[in-house]
Amino acid sequence: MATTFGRGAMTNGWTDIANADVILAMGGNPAENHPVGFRFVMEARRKRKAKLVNVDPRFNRTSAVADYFVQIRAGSDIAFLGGLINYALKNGRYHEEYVRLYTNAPFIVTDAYNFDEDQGLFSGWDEEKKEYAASTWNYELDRKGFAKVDRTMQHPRSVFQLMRKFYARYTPEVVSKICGCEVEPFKKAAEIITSTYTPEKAGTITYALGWTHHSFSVQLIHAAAMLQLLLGNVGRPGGGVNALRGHANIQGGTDNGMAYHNTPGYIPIPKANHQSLKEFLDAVTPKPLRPNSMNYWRNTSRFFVSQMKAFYGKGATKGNDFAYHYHPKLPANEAGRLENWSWAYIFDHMYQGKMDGFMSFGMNPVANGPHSQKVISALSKLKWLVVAENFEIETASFWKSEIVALIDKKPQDVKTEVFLLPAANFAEKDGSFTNSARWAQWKWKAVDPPGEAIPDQEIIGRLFLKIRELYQEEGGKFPDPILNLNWWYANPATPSMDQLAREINGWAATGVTDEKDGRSVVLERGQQLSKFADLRADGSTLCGNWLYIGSYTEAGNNMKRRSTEDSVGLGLYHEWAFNWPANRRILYNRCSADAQGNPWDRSRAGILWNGERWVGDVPDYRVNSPPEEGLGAFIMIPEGVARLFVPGQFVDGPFPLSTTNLSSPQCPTCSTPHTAPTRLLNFSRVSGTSWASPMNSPSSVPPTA
Ligand SMILES: Nc1nc2c(c(=O)[nH]1)N[C@H]1C(S)=C(S)[C@@H](COP(=O)(O)OP(=O)(O)OC[C@H]3O[C@@H](n4cnc5c(=O)[nH]c(N)nc54)[C@H](O)[C@@H]3O)O[C@H]1N2
Ligand SMILES: Nc1nc2c(c(=O)[nH]1)N[C@H]1C(S)=C(S)[C@@H](COP(=O)(O)OP(=O)(O)OC[C@H]3O[C@@H](n4cnc5c(=O)[nH]c(N)nc54)[C@H](O)[C@@H]3O)O[C@H]1N2
Ligand SMILES: [Mo]
Repeated sequence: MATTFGRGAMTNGWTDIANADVILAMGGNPAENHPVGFRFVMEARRKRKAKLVNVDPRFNRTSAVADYFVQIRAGSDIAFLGGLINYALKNGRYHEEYVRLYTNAPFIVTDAYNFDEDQGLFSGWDEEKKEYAASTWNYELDRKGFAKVDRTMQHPRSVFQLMRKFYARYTPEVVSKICGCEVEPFKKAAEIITSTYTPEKAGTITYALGWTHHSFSVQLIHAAAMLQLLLGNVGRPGGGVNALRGHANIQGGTDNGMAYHNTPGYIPIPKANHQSLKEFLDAVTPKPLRPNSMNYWRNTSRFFVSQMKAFYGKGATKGNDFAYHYHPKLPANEAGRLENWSWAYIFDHMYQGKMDGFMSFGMNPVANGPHSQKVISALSKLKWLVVAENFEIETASFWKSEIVALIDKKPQDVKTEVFLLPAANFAEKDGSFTNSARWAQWKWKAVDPPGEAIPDQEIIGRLFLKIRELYQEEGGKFPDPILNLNWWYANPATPSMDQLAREINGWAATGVTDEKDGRSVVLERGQQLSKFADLRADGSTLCGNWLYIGSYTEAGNNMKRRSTEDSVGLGLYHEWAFNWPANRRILYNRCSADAQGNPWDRSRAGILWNGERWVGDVPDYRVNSPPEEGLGAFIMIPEGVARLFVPGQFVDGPFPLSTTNLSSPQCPTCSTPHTAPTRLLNFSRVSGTSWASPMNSPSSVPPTA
């Protein structure tokens, strides 16, 4: 799906929820868990008479204030959303012109693609490996490699027709069977939710853990995005698909390489088989699928080379592939498959004795994992463990008798050497938080840390200097990446957050020349970057995270801005903090206007074409590119439009399908325990890849479990 839907962030933002006509809160309980953001829901209800619909297995505090509440079985959401998609299509409650312009509904799918109604399988299923080969999930291409389209959307293999047929299975009766809600409540919810299909209405969906903590959450959120696209709600004020992130800076962490599979700015991590920079870039840089698509990821080389300059500074040169060989690569296992190092797998690797040491900063895996005993067993197999924390949490004291007893061991059985380092907390240091709305906001130290506590950056800085010293003295297996790391900070033992913020935004490493004439200097050496177009792939720019360009420019640290100036009148507050990307408040906002650039709804214009340029929010489009040119509105997607059908990328199929075997301890409607029966309509899970969790695989059963 479109970039942000998959990344987990808000396409819109907290303050924009006040512009919605309908709010669907599903898979989250924002009244309780996001109470400050929830005020914008209440504002929409007060000012716009917006309707709040809540769909949840429990009657929670959001349900208590909702206009309409539907109770469903946990894990049955894809069927519910599929039912809404079907309801919209069957009853003509979708925004046809929007769908034609801004989605891949008109695209023609190759005839090798197929969905077997009896088996519940997409084409490409390998029964032995229990996984799909996704090569048939693709468009029919012309000789230039562009996808063929049928603007009438009547072609039987157009995405629109395939989707219509696919979702016809989720009738209200089937939804009722799978989800355990009655037919009428479903229909009533569907009527409210799909009421936003008209151009003058907009609705939003908010979700959190009730969706993201499922193994099939990608499919689930894809289904939500499909629904919003059909209703014409993406890119519009009051619309979008909005992930409510958890802790204060979870968004900032994700943006900056917290997950194992990408580097900062969502650049895919180099893999073991990418031997050279060229091989890597060729593998990860997408080719445009329509003549008019901007395909912005074509700039991956600029993002990545500038990042390598940030990591390795003078050690990254044109002559050495910008130090590509220093960069860690995701390893492949014996079977040649890429290893999974996501959270649960880290502890599985540790449990299997594949790790010597572990550093845990601001996290308590013994208490937060799905399987505490396994985590305790895993930690007991380490040689050393470093915990940097405000308190002596369970992870730091896992070896103590009352905790290690959970795996039938005694403290003397544990050989792991544990170092508990006292860390300052968020209020005891400067820095930034990026919220769910992608707003990077600076915050200031309020009090000094107590006792011996020091900020995390000092813990890391001091550790790094010591490790580098050891490499200098003793050599080692591969000292170069450590010795050449760009540790340029004025105070190397405690890098300042201000300098780190400058580096994340990036600057000109040498004079940057104009790309057209190849000579005139557009940026002097040392000048902060201010826009994406400043980036180069020749080593003349340095940038820690391309998405944050604009956060710290020559004008200063824009994350410190606190003006409540609201030039657009929609509560977008462009002068408040910095909103990645490019200070744009609403992503995909080109979709807020029709083909000619006239807003669908004048009272809620995201952007509009004034004859010379796009005005309103920062356009998600070239600012002076006239609408007639028809540049795809989804600039990050090779197709230039949003994907209802996702070509060969997901493990579970190009359309989301309800596949879990559902059983609920107590049926919400008839109060008896039973299992959802219909195999045909609610296929038993077929794809192993995203389902198998190392926490429940046989190899991972702890000694006492
Ligand atoms: N006071 C306070 N606030 C917090 C936090 C905190 O520790 N304290 N933690 C923060 C963090 S890190 C996070 S991630 C957020 C979490 O915020 P939420 O995601 O809102 O948290 P949960 O309470 O897990 O709510 C999830 C809701 O999803 C429902 N649910 C469960 N399974 C399903 C399902 O299959 N389908 C549907 N539709 N619903 C389902 C549950 O019944 C529940 O009502 O809270 C943040 N806010
Ligand atoms: N049973 C159960 N398990 C869960 C969840 C649940 O609802 N129930 N929720 C899941 C979710 S959504 C999440 S996000 C995780 C949360 O899992 P964790 O992130 O492990 O949870 P917290 O308890 O918030 O731990 C954060 C730790 O950071 C420390 N800390 C605070 N500020 C700083 C700092 O500046 N520096 C350092 N070094 N430490 C600091 C705090 O003292 C605290 O111990 O748990 C997951 N696991
Ligand atoms: Mo969370």
